[in-house]
This record gives sequence, C-alpha cells and structure tokens, in this order.
Amino acid sequence: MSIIKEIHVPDIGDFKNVDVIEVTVAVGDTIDVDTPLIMLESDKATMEVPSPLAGVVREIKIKAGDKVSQGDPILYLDVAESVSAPEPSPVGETPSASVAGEAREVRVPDIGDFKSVPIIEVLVAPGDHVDIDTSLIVLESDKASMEVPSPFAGTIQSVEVKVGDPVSQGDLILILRASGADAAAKPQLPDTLSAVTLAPRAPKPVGAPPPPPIKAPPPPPAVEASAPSFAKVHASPSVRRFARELGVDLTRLAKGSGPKGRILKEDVQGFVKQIMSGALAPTAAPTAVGGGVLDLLPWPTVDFAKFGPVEAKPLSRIKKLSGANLARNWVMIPAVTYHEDADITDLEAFRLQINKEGEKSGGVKLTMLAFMVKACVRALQQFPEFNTSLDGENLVYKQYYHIAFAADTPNGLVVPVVKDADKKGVFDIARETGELAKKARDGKLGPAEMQGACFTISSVGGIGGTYFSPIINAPEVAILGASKSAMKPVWDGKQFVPRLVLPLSLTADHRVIDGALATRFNVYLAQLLADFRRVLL
Ligand code: CAO
Repeated sequence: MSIIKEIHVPDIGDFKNVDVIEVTVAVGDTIDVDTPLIMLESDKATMEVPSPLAGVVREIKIKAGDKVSQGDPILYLDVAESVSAPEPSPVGETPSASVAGEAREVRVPDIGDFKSVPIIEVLVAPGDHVDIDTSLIVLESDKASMEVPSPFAGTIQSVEVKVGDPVSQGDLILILRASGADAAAKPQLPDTLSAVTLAPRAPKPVGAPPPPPIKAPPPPPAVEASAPSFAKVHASPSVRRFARELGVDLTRLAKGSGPKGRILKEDVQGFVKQIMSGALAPTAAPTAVGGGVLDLLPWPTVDFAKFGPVEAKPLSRIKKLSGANLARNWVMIPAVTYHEDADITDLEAFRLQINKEGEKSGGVKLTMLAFMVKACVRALQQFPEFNTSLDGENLVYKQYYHIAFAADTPNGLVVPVVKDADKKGVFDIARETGELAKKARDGKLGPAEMQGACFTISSVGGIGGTYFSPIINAPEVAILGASKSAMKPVWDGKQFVPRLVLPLSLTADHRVIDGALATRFNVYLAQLLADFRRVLL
C-alpha cells in the first residue's frame, strides 16, 4: 500500500527566502532516496536538496524562481510504505565576539552530518586580509559544495589545510590575527557554528536506513592538481563537478547563460565545443610551468581562402563525438604500441576451405575478424590485466568478455560490441559482426550495441596497411590493430618459406600493462592465430 508524503525544504541553516533555481524532477517521475529534487542558490552557495524518501512524484508545489525557507513544501510523493516524520535538523548557534589583534584559530564549523569532506579550493594565503564572511575554503561532498566564510576580519597568519584534505567539524583551517575595526563593527561567529553557508541536510526518516556515507571522491587526476580556483565562479555544484571532470577552467567562461549569469552545463559544453573546433585555445595564457596542465599554443587560425579556393563542411555528429573521445584518450593515456607478426597461413587455408564448403549450403561466411575476436577472448582469459578498467585507485577486473570492433561508416568511425564472445562460436561471431557492421553503415546501431566493451579490435586488413598505432577506447586498457596479411619469406631454421603473415599492433595503457606483459599477450595471440587449436586448450 502506498501513502502520500509531503516533502519539505530541510534545515538550510540560517538562510531564508532562498531562490529556487531549478526543479530537477517532474510529476510522474519515480525517484530514489537522495535523488536531487530542487536546486537552491543564495549569495554564498548553491545546493541540491535530495529526496529523503523513494517514491513517485504526484504534485510539485514550487517552480524555478520561487523563494523558499526551511519547512516550505516542495512536492507530494507517493511512497510505497509508511515512514515516520523526518527528524528535525540542528539549528545555528549564536555568534560571539573576538578581541582585536588576537591570533584566532578558525575551525570547520558545523557542516551537518558530513564528515571527512574534501577541500576542493583554498581561497586565501598567509598575509591576505579577509573580512567577516570572506570565503576561506570550499568543501565538496557528493551532494553539495560549501564555502566556509571567515568568522573574523583580519590578516591570515597561516593556512593549516590544503586542497584534497578531508575535513570534519572542528578541524583547524587557519590562524588569523583579528583586526580591531572589523571586530568591533560586526559580531563574529564562533569556531563552531552552523550555516556558514548552505550545508544541506536531508531530513532523515526515522526507521528508514541511514543515508549512505559521503564517499571521499577519488584523488583528482594530475591535470586537476593545478586547476584554477572556481571560487568566484557562479555555478551549481553539479556544474562545477562536470567542469572538473572535463578539466574545464570555469573562470575562463565569462558569464553563464543562466539566471544572474549563472554558468549552466550547456555553457560548459559550448566552451568545450569551441576548444575542440579550435576557436578557443585549450588553456588560458601559457603560464603553467612544471607540468600539471597542458601548456599548448592556441590552435592556428588560418584564412585558407587566401591560398586557394576552399569549402567548409560541418563535421558529422559521429566525427564530433568520436573526436572528443579520441582526443581525451590520446592525451590522458600513457599508451605504447607493440607490434607482432602472426603466421596465419594455416588459419587462412582453413577459413577458405570452410567458406568453400559453406558456399554450397549458403552458410555464413567466416571472416578473419571473427577468428581474431575468438582468439582475443582466449588471450584476455590468459592475461586478465587486459580485461580491466581503471576506476580511481582501483583496477576493475571484468569477468565477462565483450569485444568491440571498429567499423568504418560513411559518417565516421563507430564501435559496435559483440557481447559475451566467450560463449559464442566463430560462426556466430562472424554472423553477428556482419550484422553489426551493416547496421553501423546504415546508421542504425542503438546505444546498447556500442556499450560495455572490454577490448577493441580495429581491423583495417580489408583495406591495406602494414602496422599502425590504434588509440585505446577508454576506459578499456588495450586495443588490437590488425593490418593486411601478406605472403612473406619466413626463415624456418633451414630455409625461407612463403608464409601468410598478419601484422598485429597492440596499444596498451602503460599505467596497467607494462611492456613485458604486452609483448607476452602479443606473442600468445600470434600463437593462437598460427595454430587455432590452441584456443581450445
Ligand atoms: N588481411 C588481408 N585481407 C583481409 C584482412 C586482413 N587482415 N581482413 C579482411 N580482409 C579481406 C577479407 O577477407 C575480405 O576479402 P574477400 O572479400 O575476398 O573475402 C576483404 O578484405 C574485405 O573485408 P572487410 O573489411 O569487409 O570485412 P572484415 O570482416 O574483415 O571487417 C569491418 C569488417 C567492419 C572491421 C571492416 O569493414 C571495417 O570497417 N574496417 C575498418 C575499421 C577501421 O576503420 N579501423 C580504424 C579505426 S581507427 O581510425
């Protein structure tokens, strides 16, 4: 049985009449505990208000542009089972005063139920003069970013934290020498206080399971180490997070297109598009030294028409998408390509013989690609490091074998996936790759048919080529390139004999796979293709 529950604005500290800048659910939506319902924004912070309950949204009581305070109704939720009223959240404490000239410790105030919240920005340095409410640091949990403002005016003596430190209530942030005039002008906040900013606290349903603990996010990638401060940027936590994931410096976006110039996700996407098209330089002024960011020259802007007739044609949608992915993978993965020759004389003879037999019965045509898929599955089983993905500091080992293959289409490169290739025979794989390649060329591949790959094969053998360096299809850790097989003289210990040689080019992520392992994989793969009976072993 279900009951209707009214969801209210939870304790948002001392803030009142805060702007609703976004309603992130709609009537009819099925939501979980912690699904963001609305986005609020004050002068100091932006926060998502998560749902305290799971259920179906029946009626929404507010809209973007409304102002809300604690207790105001947000929406009605149809919940599956009865839950008790939310537990009231703590309220703010009273400010106290400080003595001018005195060295004062500034500690992390009451930030609700949050513990070990990572610092994503430190906004001040020793010697800086700060006023009451000047933002000192920015914290970011899974749910919200919070600026911690100074409770005193004065001069910073020392900063005791750095970006990446996880902090909890009461941890020392910095020491400052309070200045007299400011100290007298405004009452100051104590070391422990609530509502330094919008510290979101979802009402906790009594009897319901406690909300999941805040996960300390994985350490930021190297490119973020010297990421510029976003502190003065007007953007919501989710947009800040999105920008950080893409490595976008939000301070380079002049003004957002949202209300009050707020930067929206679309603004970040537009900015990235401009960089990808070369209209904007990837980095601001070339100031970075000592690594950390790519200190690149701006993309050359050339009036080609000055040199001869030209025609500009827009890139296809597939090219734009794959271009952005390839550029990221090329820049971020320390990749090495290892080459090997596979003697496929016997395998090709076998393939031709089976196809000849099949011609009479109208069976499926076996392709070299299908044999390669099967051999790669066996090699992945033999070398499980190749069937992994990096996830922060973890290496995720997959126990399934989904093999992707690059397919050339009139609109660009697409990468369909043969799922569970370990459970399929070579005929099935040949049939499936044929069907997927046709769908790809007809532009009819669905998203699910291009997802979940463990490893990719890029075969250009039907076209030509000797060796090449394929780009890894992240988050996979390796890719196999196959070029055109050709008859070559091979020394058998006594004489040169003509053998059909397939050139293999394996690119591997050196963070996961070192050169010795990659070479072993290649040698093993070549052995499998040279004598396919080994696949059964
Ligand atoms: N050596 C020699 N000949 C080869 C070969 C190889 N490694 N691989 C295929 N061939 C032959 C085939 O036997 C076939 O010959 P027949 O018509 O006489 O039988 C011919 O080349 C055409 O094969 P194909 O390429 O159409 O078929 P496939 O199953 O080998 O490959 C697919 C299918 C989808 C991989 C391929 O069509 C394709 O799109 N390849 C390009 C992939 C690509 O662009 N990679 C680069 C990505 S990075 O930019």
